[in-house]
This record gives sequence, structure tokens and C-alpha cells, in this order.
Amino acid sequence: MTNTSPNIAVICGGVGAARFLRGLVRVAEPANISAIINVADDMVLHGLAISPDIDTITYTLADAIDPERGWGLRDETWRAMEALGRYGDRNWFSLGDQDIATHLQRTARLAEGATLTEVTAEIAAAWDVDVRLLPVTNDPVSTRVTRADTDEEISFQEYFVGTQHSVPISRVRFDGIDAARLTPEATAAIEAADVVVIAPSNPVVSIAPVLDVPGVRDALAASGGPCVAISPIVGGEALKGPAANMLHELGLDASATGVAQLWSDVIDVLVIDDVDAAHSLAVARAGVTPYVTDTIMASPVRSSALARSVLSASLLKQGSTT
Ligand code: FO1
Repeated sequence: MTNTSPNIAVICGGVGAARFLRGLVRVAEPANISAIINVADDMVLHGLAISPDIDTITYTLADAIDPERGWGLRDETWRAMEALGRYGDRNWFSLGDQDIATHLQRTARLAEGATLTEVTAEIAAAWDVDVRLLPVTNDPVSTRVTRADTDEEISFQEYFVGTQHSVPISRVRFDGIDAARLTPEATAAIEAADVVVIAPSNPVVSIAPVLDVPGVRDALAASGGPCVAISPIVGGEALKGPAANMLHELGLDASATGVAQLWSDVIDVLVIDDVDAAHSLAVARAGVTPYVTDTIMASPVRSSALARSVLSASLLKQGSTT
């Protein structure tokens, strides 16, 4: 790998983004890759500052993630959670014993005055992760979800983990986002990018709370490089998680075409799966260049093949849509 490798900024949620980055580091110089990460899933629980998407990406790039769950550490133990059970029903959100050390470290450093950007870089370095992991903002942003059945507004993790995303929703909002500032580090990474990639993460609760931070769209426009997204919807379904249901419940089109329409103001190219080849024309009609390939990241080898395709697709920006 030489230093002629392009600067790449990847807009990220959790598991889908982590799997894409795991492939990208095999085909591009890790030090030239910046992950701009959603923080709206973050929460304080038991007094601990927890950043699920940052941790999922850190642990995946460190090859320490639990492969079945897709979150948390491999070979984890749960003794602290078992002990916490003594004090009542306080263990609905599972924190593994080793994982708790990460949250203790983050909480302590934030209390000492470090920014989330600083502590994220410190934790990534401790795990020997070379990709630059950049929270989109250091300011608090919280996804709030309205249940369609009770009209009650709950936190994202209460919806996602507490109800196992089993209840219908009618609204999603990002508390604090209007006052949040894009960090200088993330601004510089986006503006310097030769290619911006939107990872195959949930459009509603992972990508929207990054794109909607004031300044992100301006930084994307300033970058001048092509913006390539990977559709997280394949054959009308999300590969993991509730993205398709959420889009549907919010009155949006849960398809590759729907994703193109959703992001048409920021993306040049949408990478869609082979099974969605028939959506190519509709994607082009939305003003987005379609690129059809295998997008299923079932192994690191397939993740790196997808990453290579995304870099090829970025060359289409100046091309025609046919
Ligand atoms: N997801 C679950 O489904 N159940 C859990 O108990 C859980 C705990 C957890 C702890 C730390 C962490 O970093 C992630 C954790 N996740 C858990 C995953 C997390 O809720 C989701 O992956 C993301 O927030 C969705 O992007």
C-alpha cells in the first residue's frame, strides 16, 4: 500500500458500517480512511457513557467483535450484569464484563474534560485501530422514537433493545441535533475526501442523524469528490435490524429506489445488490447513478470485494447513467 491511496470518508452507523470498513481496510490505506460515526444511539446507563456505534466499529476493526451478535466483545462474560440483577430489573441492556472497561474509560476521560473525539481516538489507539474514528459531533444528540401503539416517546435503545424493535413507530426525531456542531476533525476529513461513502446502515436512525448535523451537507458539497452510498435495503429487506420496517412505518419506500430518493440530494452513485438490478432505471430517474454488484458482506473477503466495487463505482460520477 502506498500513500497514493485515496482519502476516504465513510458516513457510518454500527454493524453494517463496521463490516464495510473491515473490507475497506484491505483495499485502501487505513490511515487515509476516516469513519464519521453516528452518536445518536449513545446513552448514559448506570452512570456510564455508552457509544454503541463507535464501539461496534472499534471492536470490529480490532477483530475483537462477537461475530454472532455483531456487537460487544468475543468470548465475553456477563458476571457484572448477573450481579446487577440482585438490585432489580436493571439489566435489560447487556454490558459484558470486558466491554464495561471501555465504558468506564470513556466516562472517566469525559469527566476529566476530554472530548468524545479525543477519547474515541485514545480507545481506538489502545485497540491498534488505524482508521480514524470520528464521532460526527461532540455534542449530545439522542434519537427519540414515538410508538404508534401508545403514542409514547421512548429512547432509541428502549425501542431497539427494550422492545426488540417489535412495536410500530410513527415518528423519529433527533433531540439536540439543531444545536450540535460537526467537529473540526470530521469537517476536515469530509472536505479532504477524494471519495465519500455512505455505509449500508439504517437510513432512518443511523445515517439521518449524521447527515442532519448542521454543517455535514455543506462539508459534503465542499469535498468535491464523488459520494457513493451502498443500499442497506436488499430485495425490500434490511440485511440486519429494523430498517425496512421503520421506513415502511414512516411512509417511505423500503426499496433500493426508495433509498436513492431519500439520499438523492447528497449522493452521486448508489451501489445496489444484484437482486435489485431491476431498480436501476428508477434509481437513475431519481438522479442517482446505479451500480449493481454483490453487496452481501458475509465474510471479510466479500466485504473487501464490495469495498473495491465502491471505489470503482466512485469513478462513475462523471459518467452517464446508462
Ligand atoms: N444490542 C442488543 O440487542 N441488546 C443488548 O443488550 C445490547 C447491548 C449493547 C451494549 C454495548 C454496545 O456497544 C452495544 C449493545 N447493543 C445491544 C447493540 C446496540 O444497541 C445496537 O447495535 C446499536 O445501537 C444499533 O445501531
